[in-house]
Amino acid sequence: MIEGKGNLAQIEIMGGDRVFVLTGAGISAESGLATFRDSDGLWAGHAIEDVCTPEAWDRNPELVWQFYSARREAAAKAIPNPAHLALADLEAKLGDRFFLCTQNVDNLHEKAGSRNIVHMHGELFVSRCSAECGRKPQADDALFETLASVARCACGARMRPHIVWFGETPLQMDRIGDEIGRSTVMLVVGTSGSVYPAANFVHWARQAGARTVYVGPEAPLNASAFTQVMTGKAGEVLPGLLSVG
Ligand code: BV8
Repeated sequence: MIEGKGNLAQIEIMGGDRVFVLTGAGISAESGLATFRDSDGLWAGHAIEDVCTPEAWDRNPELVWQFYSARREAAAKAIPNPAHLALADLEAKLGDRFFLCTQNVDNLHEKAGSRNIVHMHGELFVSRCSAECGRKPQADDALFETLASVARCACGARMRPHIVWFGETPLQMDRIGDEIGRSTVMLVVGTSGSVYPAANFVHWARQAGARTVYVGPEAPLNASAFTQVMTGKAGEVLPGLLSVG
């Protein structure tokens, strides 16, 4: 059921409900961060295979670090918008009946106060050993413009962005699967539904009998799997959308 901005019914959250939220690049658009597929989006400047695959890293780690350093610079200046704040507020009201999974690598959800969150595609301000020597990923906001300047792990290997590239396995899929199985409401915000396995989550939630709601200015590729599609910008639609009974 498609509902425009004008006549948006509230989503009632009852006492027994558990809410699973999935966000994509669209929720950070109103904070000035480019999405992937918009005309001037991230992919406009770079081919996915040149900056977002393990092969790209092996071929040209300097270009990959320049791409993610530019993303770090932009994200460091960005501030959360009313959509991020509305989700942090909902978490405060629902406590452990709320779970947030984001495809985004920026830290705007944390800046807004979200805590029970999984970055299934990694985090911009974290780096790890490219040789997977076993040392834990570490917080890192450095900008690397040249290969020579790229930090090295204690084992001597070059550090790489702690990001899930295409062809790599998303993070914490077991926990995510558990949370989807226990959810009664799935709210999906600002994602085109074009990247897997994230695009499958709404189908898994439907199989678990959950109500599934999408919020974004245009219907996603997996729109048919939603019980409600609410068209509008997240920063305008999310505040006040969910009423906790
Ligand atoms: C894997 C980190 C095995 C990097 C990212 C099945 C079929 C076909 C292909 C596959 C398949 N299964 C796997 C694949 C391959 C591949 C894939 O999906 N390819 C696609 C291109 C077809 N998937 C993988 O390789 C994944 N790994 O499958 O491993 C496995 C599987 C299961 C379990 C174990 C192992 C890994 C994929 C992760 C790649 N890394 N990000 C980085 O950030 O640089 S993906 C990256 O792209 C994002 O994280 C996000 O996931 C995706 C972009 O999508 P969106 O966030 O949706 O952004 P987009 O620009 O597309 O859309 C923005 C939306 O916002 C729009 O709809 C717009 O309307 C809306 N919007 C705009 N303004 C607003 C708004 N919404 C609200 N408010 C606004 N103001």
